[in-house]
Amino acid sequence: MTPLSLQQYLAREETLRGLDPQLARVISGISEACKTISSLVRQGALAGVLGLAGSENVQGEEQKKLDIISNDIFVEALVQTGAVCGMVSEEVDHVISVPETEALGPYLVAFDPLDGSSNIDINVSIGSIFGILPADRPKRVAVEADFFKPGRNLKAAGYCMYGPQTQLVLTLGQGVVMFTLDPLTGTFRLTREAVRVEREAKEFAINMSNERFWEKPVQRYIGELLQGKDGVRGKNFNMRWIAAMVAEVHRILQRGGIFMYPRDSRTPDRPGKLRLLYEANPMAMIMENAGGAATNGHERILDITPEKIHERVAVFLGAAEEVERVTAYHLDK
Ligand code: AFP
Repeated sequence: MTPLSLQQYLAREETLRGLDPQLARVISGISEACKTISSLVRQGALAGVLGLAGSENVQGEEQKKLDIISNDIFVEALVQTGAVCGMVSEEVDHVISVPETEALGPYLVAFDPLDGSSNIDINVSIGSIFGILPADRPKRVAVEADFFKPGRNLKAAGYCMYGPQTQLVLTLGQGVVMFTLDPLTGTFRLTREAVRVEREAKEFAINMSNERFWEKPVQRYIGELLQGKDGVRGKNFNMRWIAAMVAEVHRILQRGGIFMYPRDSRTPDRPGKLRLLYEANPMAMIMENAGGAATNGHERILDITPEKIHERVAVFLGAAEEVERVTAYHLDK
């Protein structure tokens, strides 16, 4: 039997679990944007989308051409849904409004249109990440303060990974499902339901080159992993680092593990590298809905109330047992 398409899945959720049709439209719009981005990623140099754009984003990071192109694709697709009243993107320093000529809707969307940009030119997996919030002031032009709600308020979150397959991973707050893009028909088809993350882990993901800049609890936790079966953990661990959060999270959903991006003593004023609204929150919602956990080392990421739209946060997410342990070490101090 042909697996459900994304549209059929959303229709089933509307019928069986009362999914808001307007939310379904936002998700459908995002899926269309991801299909377009996927096509450009696959063409690479042939589509003239590689290399630097010659500009910087609000984070002070050099923007790749595909960063900007992907951002514009997301904005256009979301405006077209008529179900969105404001957007926050990694690539734009202010809240993105819906033009007055277009219909305003009841949802806010925070997205990283292309995560893992440093992988684009070397043909390694990248992705798009999104979180969808209900607006307190639906159909009104959104302002920054509308986004200052903890991630536990998200109605949906997900990512699209542009890897050997293009896969859309989605949670509506009742579990995690995966869709694979059929390149022959351009249809996302349901390929996994009830995705779960094991409580225990055999693999960890962290950029080890920053070890000397981590706080002591992180140095202790990683040191124990590296001691393997000869140390307190009594088992060996493997390490992976793909430098694209989407790919790390996807691997963890498939075979377990923990992903970490701790704060760094070189930038003491910054709580971490990753951004709360459009990287940490959506991935935390996915992880928790798959039975995993996500903290900033001190508290649940989904309980953090943002104070800036590009706020950064330390991230420890994945296997609940591992996240609990490294978080406990922070609280030990
Ligand atoms: P870029 O989008 O600038 O490549 O950053 C990707 C990212 O935000 C996240 O997806 C990775 O896990 C992490 O940064 C990689 O950081 P390092 O390049 O410092 O290892």
